[in-house]
Amino acid sequence: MIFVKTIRRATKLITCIVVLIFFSGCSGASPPPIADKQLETPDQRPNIIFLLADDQQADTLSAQGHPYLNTPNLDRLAHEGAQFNNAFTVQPVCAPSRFAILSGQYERTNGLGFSSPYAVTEEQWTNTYPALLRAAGYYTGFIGKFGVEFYTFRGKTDQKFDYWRAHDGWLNFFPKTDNPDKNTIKSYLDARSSISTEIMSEYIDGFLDSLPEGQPFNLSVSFSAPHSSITSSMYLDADTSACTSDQCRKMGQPANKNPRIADHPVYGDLYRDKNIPIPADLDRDPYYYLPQHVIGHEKRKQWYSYLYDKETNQEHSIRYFQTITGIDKAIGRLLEKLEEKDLASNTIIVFASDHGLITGEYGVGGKALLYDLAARIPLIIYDPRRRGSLRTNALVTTTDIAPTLLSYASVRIPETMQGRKLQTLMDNPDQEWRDEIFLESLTTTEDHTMSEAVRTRDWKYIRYFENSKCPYEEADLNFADQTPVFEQLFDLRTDPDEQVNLVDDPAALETLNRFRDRTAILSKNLTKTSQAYKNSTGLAKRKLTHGCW
Ligand SMILES: [Ca+2]
Repeated sequence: MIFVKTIRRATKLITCIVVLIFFSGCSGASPPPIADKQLETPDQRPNIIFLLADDQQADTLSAQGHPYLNTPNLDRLAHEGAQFNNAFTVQPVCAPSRFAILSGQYERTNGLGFSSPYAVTEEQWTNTYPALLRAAGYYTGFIGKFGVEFYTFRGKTDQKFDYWRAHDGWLNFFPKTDNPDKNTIKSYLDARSSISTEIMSEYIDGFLDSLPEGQPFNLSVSFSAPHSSITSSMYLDADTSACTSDQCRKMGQPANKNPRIADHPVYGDLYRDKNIPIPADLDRDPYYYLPQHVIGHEKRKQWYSYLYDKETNQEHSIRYFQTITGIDKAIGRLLEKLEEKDLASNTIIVFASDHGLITGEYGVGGKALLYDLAARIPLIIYDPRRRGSLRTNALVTTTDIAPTLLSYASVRIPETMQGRKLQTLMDNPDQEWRDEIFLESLTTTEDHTMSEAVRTRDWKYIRYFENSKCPYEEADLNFADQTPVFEQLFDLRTDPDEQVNLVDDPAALETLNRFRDRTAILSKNLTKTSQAYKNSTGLAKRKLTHGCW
């Protein structure tokens, strides 16, 4: 009994000492402000860097066995970190994918999309990963393409971060001289370099030189590459007299004819000696895959400037690969700078892309379709505190990124986030994980129509709806009340390129019905959750001039 009392007294004393250390008092005193606490206890939480490419396909790393690309710095992160072979964006087009990453939510829930009637509110922003990390004491920065496009705090984004060098919209390869919209480049005018990705690299240095003492940091960098606005603007003043098509006028001339980059180690001759193959289905009628009553491809081509023909396809690929290597160089410089600053051992780096890209396959180009080429993304998580690499085929999505970043900082994940922290999977790769993911494309501009998909490791089912209203209304998201106008079913074990639609194959009927049922359930549940979120949060309507613009 005496022993128990002694233990209790000792425990009480230790508790009091611990409380004394933290709060300078044992009773009655209120906790001091957070800033004072930080002075007393050095913040050991890791720094977190999130790097995002723009339109980079999933397998475009030499670490993924790509036959031409050389990406040694990304390879290092992949080999020493966790590499996700089945990572997907929940919506394969720029702005909604980016806000899904920031918010951990589908477009159907957060309301941010090209065809949506809503704009992100300041209240919604408070539940994004950069805002939550900043509120938790992180020094935060954003560099590059913010790309959310529709939000109520336009013009005040610099106040949402401690360091801000960013833009909305498209960026040209030489942004300071060639960008048609001067508003997009105001952040970059004092950069020494003239090339977009090199400019981002300079500001990464600038951010790391601006860090306050004793505070962890979160830096988000969204490169504008290898997006078509970058690749097509590598040589704007080409001699186009021999061209017979608009696409040739944009991409027909080799970019190394441009004296501004002819001798550049990345943007000059790199990959020009490779005989890069042209997609076998490039010349196929696009309506062979998706009938005209589902999607009209003429307007898609105009919207994206992603036109692929035999004449220009190799030049497209060369510039695409060069600009990916350009990102890799910037990441190499970042790794050097972290070493110089003695920050490397406590800085987590996550790399992803907003979506992939179709580069002539299916006779089309671009994004906003739920094929793997557009929906699958590269995803690497490098944690220097962790030993051993991991390559996993587990199904993960862009909604998992925000919960993962918050978990690294020990910040509570809001219940409104729809993804899961990937540390669970990295800590125990053999544990039970999700066996299906739900994808959506709610973009209806330029003859697109809404579509939804369920992807497992072995199968993909996509259903398309007639709705192409822009902007859409809430009722349009009740797909339970609508009949699909077209369906696709792919057996990915035998058809990873999603070429053979099995919807009319009697042998696949049972599988088809299973996926029809499952997609209907997941869609209905997501719509219900989304409506509850919208009712409780209250979204803002965005200003629309005509249609969706
Ligand atoms: Ca993009």
